[in-house]
Amino acid sequence: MRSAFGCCLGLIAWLACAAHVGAVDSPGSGRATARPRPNVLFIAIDDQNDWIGHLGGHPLAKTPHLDRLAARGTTFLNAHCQAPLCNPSRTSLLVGLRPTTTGIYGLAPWFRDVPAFKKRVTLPQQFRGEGYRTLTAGKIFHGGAGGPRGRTEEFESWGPGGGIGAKPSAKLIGETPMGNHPAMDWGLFPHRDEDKGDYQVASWAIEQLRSAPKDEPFFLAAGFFLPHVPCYATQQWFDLYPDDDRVLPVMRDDDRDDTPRFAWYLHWNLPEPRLKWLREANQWRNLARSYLACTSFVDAQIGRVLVALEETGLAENTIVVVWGDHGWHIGEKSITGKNSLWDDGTRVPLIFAGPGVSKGGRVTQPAELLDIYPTLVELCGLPPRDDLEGISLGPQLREAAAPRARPAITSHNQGNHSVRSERWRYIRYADGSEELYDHLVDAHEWVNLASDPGQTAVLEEHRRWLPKIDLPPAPGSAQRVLTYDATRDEATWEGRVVTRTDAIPE
Ligand SMILES: [Ca+2]
Ligand SMILES: [Ca+2]
Repeated sequence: MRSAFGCCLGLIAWLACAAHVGAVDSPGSGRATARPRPNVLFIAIDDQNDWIGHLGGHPLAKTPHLDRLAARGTTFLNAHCQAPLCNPSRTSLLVGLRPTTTGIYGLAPWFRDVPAFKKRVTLPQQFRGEGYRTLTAGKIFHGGAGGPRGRTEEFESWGPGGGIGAKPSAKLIGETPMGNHPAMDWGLFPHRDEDKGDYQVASWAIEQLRSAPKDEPFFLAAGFFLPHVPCYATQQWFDLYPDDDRVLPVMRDDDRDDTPRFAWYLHWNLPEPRLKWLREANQWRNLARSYLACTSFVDAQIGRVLVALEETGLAENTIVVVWGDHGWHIGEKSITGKNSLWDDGTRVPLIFAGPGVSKGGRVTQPAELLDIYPTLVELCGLPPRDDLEGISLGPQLREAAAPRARPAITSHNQGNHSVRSERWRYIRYADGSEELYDHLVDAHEWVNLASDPGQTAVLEEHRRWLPKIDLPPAPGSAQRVLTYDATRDEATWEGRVVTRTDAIPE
């Protein structure tokens, strides 16, 4: 599918980059060791929060392979999604623009259906245009990526779709509130790991690494489904975790008391069960343990791919990046799932390793998934673009303590934004209500300081980072879309008006 013109450009870029990389590799030696442009192994994990060993989000989380990757590269301890939901988060990362710039906030639309983005060059297309082979399996884009024909415009080569794979004949946890959604399920279920979508995605990625042509760089994308619900795992993964309350997250029952009512509007009526139901149905521990078990299972699949990368000798010249698309609550602030602007909803794993990346770097400054695009462009020596809203993490990948000029911004529908600096989280909702948390003393964001007169300067400093562009939902927006009419003080959630006196759905 690649044009001769694209290959030609790729060759020119290769020559330019090889000379550049060689110069970096041997400073002052006077002898450039030309090395082909690095490959990219681009790994996504769906709904993976910070319950990753080295991120410290859960003291029992076992992710030895991701921890080893972090040790051989650089990990971002304060990385955040741009939207706490699959489609807007992934669209933002792949097109290089904030959700507030695209207006894509819901599970629909597919961004190619929005006229402004029909021809937008995505991250994989940028690599393809520079002579890379682009391959993908599992979930990278949300949805069908334009169907069997349209999707080859996004990636040249498509492997297995991944997803749930083997599943029980009926839900394991019984009926769940707010619609009994089939995905709201989890637990121990006897099956073969080989029959899981994620196992097949990893096997396909391994095969691509083993058969990769030596003379052409690749951009290989593997998107893992778990620990997205339904979180089913086999016994060996459950055995990694105790069947007692140590698997539960640290939380406070009164945590929501000092948060604005508008915070509920962001996840007003959803199939994800709330803490009240989890407790009543005796499912909280089972959910936490299932999520942990699935996290370890996915870690093992990524480990299989990383071992193949070593065995094929490709690790030396391959940039690996692992990212999660947004966080996931497991009872914290009384909810499960995504769609929040707190750390549980926005914090994600983000790890880089490979040529040009320092070993053992641990970055505490904020980072955005939006930064992945310009970072990979820089690391691979592609021509820089001036129409990306992220900034390259190159400085932090070379030196973890390198300064960064701005915080991480997360938006969930128009007017609702979080600003995460190295120390603080500031949130502003569409009705003007606010939250402020001091991570120096309050890692769980329990104490809202927004009304503290002593924090005026901190509030001012963070308010100035609120997005200047803040578009209403793009045409075709649907599913988890929230709008707000300030003159009537009315929110509209998925087409239904919510007023100040409506009871919070449980
Ligand atoms: Ca997701
Ligand atoms: Ca609180």
